[in-house]
Amino acid sequence: MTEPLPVLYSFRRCPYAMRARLGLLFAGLSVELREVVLKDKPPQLLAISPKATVPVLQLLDGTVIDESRDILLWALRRSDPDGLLAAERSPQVDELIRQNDVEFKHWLDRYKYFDRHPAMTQREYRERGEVFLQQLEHRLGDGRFLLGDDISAADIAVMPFVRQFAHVDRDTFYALPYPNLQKWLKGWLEHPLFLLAMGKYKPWRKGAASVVFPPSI
Ligand SMILES: N[C@@H](CCC(=O)N[C@@H](CS)C(=O)NCC(=O)O)C(=O)O
Repeated sequence: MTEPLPVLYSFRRCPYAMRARLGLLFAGLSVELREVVLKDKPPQLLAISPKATVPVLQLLDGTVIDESRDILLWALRRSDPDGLLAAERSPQVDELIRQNDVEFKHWLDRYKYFDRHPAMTQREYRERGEVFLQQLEHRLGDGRFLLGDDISAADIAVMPFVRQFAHVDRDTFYALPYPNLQKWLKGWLEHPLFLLAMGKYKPWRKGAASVVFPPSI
């Protein structure tokens, strides 16, 4: 690596980190990627973000951005060739991310880890989560993406969580009456930038060679 780059602490399977990586990819920005093991977080990460979640982006001036939504918006505000923020002024983007992060994620965690939450059955948790999915299905009846026929920041922000929900039990998900949502998700799973976002990296340790994300192809 010749020039210093912002550093992204990331975890491949984390949906919040996927959101951040997708934002960087759509923005066409490069970072130094440091893959984190959640059970053994590097002290360098804890030093800059004591709340100790990923993703965390540290800019060259030392600024730390430690919320995935903020990393996504930071990246797209710097460079947005596909116009993902065209609809950002619309409160709909913020509201979709809020519903995803606050409400849907709550039911998604319980649906996925129902054995740790015996208050309700797995099916009941799934049905609670489906309330959000039904809204997405309805939106996708009006256009190819969540806010119309063009990709918006809302698609990138929400997609990794819908993916996680679907992958709890793929057969059940694809048997649900949400054809628009299933098509939208399949499109994302095959999207070249999503495939790039899901590249595998060895856990980072101080002194390891820098890994540039995205890799040059
Ligand atoms: N609000 C944060 C949430 C990030 C988050 O919770 N990430 C999880 C991984 S998916 C995490 O780092 N959890 C801490 C841990 O498991 O130790 C964001 O949007 O970036």
